[in-house]
Amino acid sequence: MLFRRSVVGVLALAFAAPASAHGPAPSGGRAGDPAKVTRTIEVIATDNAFSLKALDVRDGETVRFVVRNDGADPHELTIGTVAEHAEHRQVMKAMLEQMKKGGHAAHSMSDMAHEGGVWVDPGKTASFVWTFVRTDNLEFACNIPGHYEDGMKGPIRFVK
Ligand SMILES: [Cu+2]
Repeated sequence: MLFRRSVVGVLALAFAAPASAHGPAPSGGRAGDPAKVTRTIEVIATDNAFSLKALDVRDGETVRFVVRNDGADPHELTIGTVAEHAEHRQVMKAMLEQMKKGGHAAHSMSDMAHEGGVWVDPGKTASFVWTFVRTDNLEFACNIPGHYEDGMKGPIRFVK
């Protein structure tokens, strides 16, 4: 149990890392104004799948994602390009390996604030507001090791 909690903590830190200190802001848009939300997209996460398989959006559209985790494992839903997700998975994997070697302690789950997504603990629901900006190769994904490979991803397509 302790081990499991630590894993979650480290993964949570990996989740928080890209948006905070380093690298450019996530592509595909920006944190949106809740007053401008025109659509709510409800997503259920299980181990390991999203109820949402693909998403069509308009350039400039502001949506609220509400993500409920019905699984036993934590999940995330983040927005990024295919390449950004690949990079994010590397970060998560590296941190997990470091932790397994006796590395760093857990990080508070409440410290997470990735603007382009949410981390959702089992049994919880989390939401975020996002304004889309037309971007090629955009997708939503969970980058916890193994989850993306299991199919926790889907394309975000820009319709006219
Ligand atoms: Cu997941």
